[in-house]
Amino acid sequence: MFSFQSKKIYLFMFLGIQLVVIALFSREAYKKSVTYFIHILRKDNASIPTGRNQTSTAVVANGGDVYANLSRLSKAHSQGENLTYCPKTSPLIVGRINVRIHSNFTMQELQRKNPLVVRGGRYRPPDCEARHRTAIIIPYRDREHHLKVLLYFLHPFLQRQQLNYGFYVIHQAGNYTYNKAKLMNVGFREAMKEEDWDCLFFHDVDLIPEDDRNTYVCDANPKHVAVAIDKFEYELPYKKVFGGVTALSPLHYLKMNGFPNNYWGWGGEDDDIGDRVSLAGMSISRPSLKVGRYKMIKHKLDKGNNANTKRFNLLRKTRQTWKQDGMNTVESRVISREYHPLYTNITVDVGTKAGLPPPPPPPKAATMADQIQHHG
Ligand code: NGS
Repeated sequence: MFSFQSKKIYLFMFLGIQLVVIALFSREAYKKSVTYFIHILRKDNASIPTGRNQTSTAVVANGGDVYANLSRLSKAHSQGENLTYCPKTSPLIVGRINVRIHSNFTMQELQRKNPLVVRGGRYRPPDCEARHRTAIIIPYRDREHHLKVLLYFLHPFLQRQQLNYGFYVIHQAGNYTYNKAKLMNVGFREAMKEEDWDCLFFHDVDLIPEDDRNTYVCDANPKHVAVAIDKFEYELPYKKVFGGVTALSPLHYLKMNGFPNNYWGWGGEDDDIGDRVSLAGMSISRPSLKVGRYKMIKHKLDKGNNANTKRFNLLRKTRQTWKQDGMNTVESRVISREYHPLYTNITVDVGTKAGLPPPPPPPKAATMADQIQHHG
């Protein structure tokens, strides 16, 4: 048979081949081509199994359709109060999602795809008690197409995470210069009036998450969530960045006196918010670049949202101003609150740089003469 010497040679060869294989597999490009190869072999447009969280009914894996796993949910809520808590890690989470941006569906179709979402865009898991209550706050004006796409992806994404959640679209009324941070202050106030949310996600309408391991729950510190956006080659654009998607608990939010109200137009408000986090003695937490991935829906700069030329001056003063301007001074007037099937829309007058206009006169009571005329 083999001598001891030749056995040693075979053993070395075997280990050598293993090392080469490991080295090849650890290279990203090589991984992609192997994935592609498996894909072709399967001749199947569905996704590629990861082996993660698979159960007999879990059909979706990496790169899958965001809706595919939800058929596992029971169609109705369990009766009775005695639901047990959902598991710490949801069994519906699968990882990477295939985000192909399209909007060739109607809102009615979207409703049918999300049968357990109720009035105002609220949801809770049907078969267990959610561990977290998360409000999604979306500052908004004239971005109907983006909102539709975001709702398409975010509803099933959050259902996979077994959250109790609600969607709030905070719509700035009128054509005056946009003020995103002020809208988010209003969103915080209005959402907290409705429910004891334990986490608020401030969410740009054009950012679509690409990995459901990016859980929409709060951390011990304010969390900057959209860390890896395709527009920035999936890298953090600069160290202090705190925009796009952020998550704060009510306590974090109040500790930093909310957000500034005086940034009119594009830019700077998110950097101010980032500064407030450290000025209030907290630090920024972040998910990994692998998980905090987003696709940005491409668009031009919006009307009424030109770059704010004052932003650099304002940013220099945050240290002096953050306690005087923020949640404690937000002035706005809610014009309407509509409960749509997939979201709550709050239209708000945030005023102008000069402040809030005087309230409109109350509708005058009909006089006897009016009534006679009306019935006459
Ligand atoms: C910074 C802006 C931020 C903005 C970020 C990314 O320069 O408000 O770029 O913008 N800060 C200032 O202008 C002071 S983005 O390319 O995503 O539109 O969020």
